[in-house]
Amino acid sequence: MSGPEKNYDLDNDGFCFLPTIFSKEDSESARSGLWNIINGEYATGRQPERRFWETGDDPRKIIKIDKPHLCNDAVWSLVTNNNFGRALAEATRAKKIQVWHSQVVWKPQSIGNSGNAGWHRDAQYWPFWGEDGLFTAWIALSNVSLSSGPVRFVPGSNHWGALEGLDFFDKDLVGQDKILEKHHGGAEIVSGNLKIGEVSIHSSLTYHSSQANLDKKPRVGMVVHFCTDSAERIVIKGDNEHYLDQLKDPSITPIIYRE
Ligand SMILES: O=C(O)CCC(=O)C(=O)O
Repeated sequence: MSGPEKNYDLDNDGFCFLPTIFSKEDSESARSGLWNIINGEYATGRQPERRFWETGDDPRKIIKIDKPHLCNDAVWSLVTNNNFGRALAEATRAKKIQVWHSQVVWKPQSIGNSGNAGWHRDAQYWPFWGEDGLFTAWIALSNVSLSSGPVRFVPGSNHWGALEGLDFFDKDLVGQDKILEKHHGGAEIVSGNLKIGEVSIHSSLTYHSSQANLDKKPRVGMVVHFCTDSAERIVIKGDNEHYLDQLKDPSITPIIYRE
């Protein structure tokens, strides 16, 4: 398994690593804002979109909260940073970058498989988007090494067809590895070992997962889902029919770069 000593090609491999963008101060300030959000303090007075962890829940579970950038100014500043927007535009060769969703994935020291995030590709959760121009930036808000459960990518899996039976919320990575092995035996796995403030980008079609955090300190990732000018909204019916209407509201889905 290799790490980001080597860089990868976003088009061919489905992910890449960016040079450091955020200072330690900005990263730490966003991390402390996220900790307040986790504890139910929303300094801006705005609620996150959804919480998958409530105060009082098991503190060793993965803490995932959707759209924390609404709740705290330091987190908002992180995801709307101009240099960040420019770097994402350069990497994706886009004329426009819009943040349309975000999540904190805070992974405390794991017990057993508590820290596992199953293999998935982000597109499987987004029926309202086409395949082009959709990416995720993963900002490390702690130093992330092999022992802290980094995000792991399968190079080239952005060119695969969809695989059944894989899911972020399924902690049985052993079972899921068998599915990968069956369809794409011997596939390489690359670990996104990042220093605080560093960023990886992956396509919405790239398979990725993460394993246990064996370190005492939490592994903290700010996950920024963004679309470019190539992204196409798909009309769907049902629960998420109007989900992307929020693209019209820059106070929820800020445009962070425009050519
Ligand atoms: O932070 C993790 O371990 C998983 C993150 C993830 O699934 C993503 O960035 O799309």
